[in-house]
Amino acid sequence: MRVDPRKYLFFLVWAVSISASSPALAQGNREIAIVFDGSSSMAGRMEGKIKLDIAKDALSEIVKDIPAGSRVALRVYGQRFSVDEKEKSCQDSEAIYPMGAVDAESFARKVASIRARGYTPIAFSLTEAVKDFTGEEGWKRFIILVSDGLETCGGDPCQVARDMQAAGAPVVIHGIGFSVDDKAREQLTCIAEATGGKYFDARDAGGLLSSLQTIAKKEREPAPAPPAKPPPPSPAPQKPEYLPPPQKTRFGKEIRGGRYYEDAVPIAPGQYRLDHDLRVDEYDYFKIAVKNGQQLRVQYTTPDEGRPSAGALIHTADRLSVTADATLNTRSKTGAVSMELFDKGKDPLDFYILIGNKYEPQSKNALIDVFLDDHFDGGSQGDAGPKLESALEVKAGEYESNWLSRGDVDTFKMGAEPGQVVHVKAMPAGERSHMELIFYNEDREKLGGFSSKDRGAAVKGNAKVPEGGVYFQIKHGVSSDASTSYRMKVEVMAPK
Ligand SMILES: [Ca+2]
Repeated sequence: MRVDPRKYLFFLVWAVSISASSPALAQGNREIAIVFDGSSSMAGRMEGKIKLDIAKDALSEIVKDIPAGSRVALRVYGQRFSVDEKEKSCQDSEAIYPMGAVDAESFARKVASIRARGYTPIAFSLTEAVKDFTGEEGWKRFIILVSDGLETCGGDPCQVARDMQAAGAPVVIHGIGFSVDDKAREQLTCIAEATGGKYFDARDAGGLLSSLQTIAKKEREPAPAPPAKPPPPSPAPQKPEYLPPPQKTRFGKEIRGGRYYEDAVPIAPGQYRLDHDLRVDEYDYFKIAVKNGQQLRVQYTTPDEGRPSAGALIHTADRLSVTADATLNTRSKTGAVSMELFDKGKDPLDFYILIGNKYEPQSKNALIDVFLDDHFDGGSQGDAGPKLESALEVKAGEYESNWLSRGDVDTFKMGAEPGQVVHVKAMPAGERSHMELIFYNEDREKLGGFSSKDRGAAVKGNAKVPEGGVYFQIKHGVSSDASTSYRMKVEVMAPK
């Protein structure tokens, strides 16, 4: 039976035109990266013909139907190395026709040169295909992935597709399965759906053709004119404009900070937005009092449309930066700056929160969340601190929530009679944490030291209470300094 290459052509073209039907795509030109299967199985047969030949015919034909003004790239994976060279074949993804206007003759020559030889590195190829786009503003980006089977190089192409969306530079991927099995169909569908694209099955050619004809006919009808929109307020030329995700409800109380430290506006934990846009390197100043043993965290989320930048900084009352410069430049992403206050006495200290970033103008629609979390020790309202003189007094009992911040040392004094034995057990929440427990007398002489046997394990130990009472410290072990909460149990026993 002769296979009509145009039926494959048909859904390749339709894959593009259905996207064009979306109102978001009604305007603007398209960059289409075709990712094409040159793996060994394409040498197999389908409907009496070599699959590669069928696909080649379709590819050569479609260029005639590519909408005017579009750019096309052709990338082939798996064709350069045989299945005997897995490592090389799994890194084999080559743009044989770079992104640009299509010259039918030279495109056809490239298509004719494709061979079917190696593995199927789909994940790798998708990652590479993103580089085929010019990144020019106003161009919509599509990948048409043609495969006759599953990824065979161990990659996770569906995850790659999801990551591409999460990275804020969306590409719509349409997957085409050539005579694929259920697993490959599932994978290609997952890739397509993760990006808002469609999957096309080329096995049931007859049924597919008729339904595609119906849809394609509809797609060719002129779309109703969209309602006139006022032009957007003078967008500065910067990153390419991609498909806007659906609009979300706006949260956050509108606030305005001071222009500098002197007129910083007091702020409480909560969710906010600024009531105005910011220029590059312009900041709104706020201030907040942080107690010893609290963590201040400022989270910033870039808006889902408009300028994608947001940033925040925490400064001390001395105007020193506590946090590294932190900004985002991707839509609908969240970042945070935070600091934990410990070993700093009983009075709260003032900190400044600066909203803004030094790289890009920042939209007022960036969302700002301010959190003040209690990282207290031993049931107190503060941090136990590093000094014996100011140790936190505890009694026998269980203390559910204690914190070892980064660089923190917690010192406790135990109320017990000389001669009694004090048992302490501390269990970190952090699975990578390694903790130490050290007992002292009032002269800071070490009575005994213990460390957790494994990372994430409890540290436990005991000491006989000397005259003047017993102190103990809990601190991070060697090469373990991540902030963690821990449970602590303290027991007093009579000497044996
Ligand atoms: Ca602490």
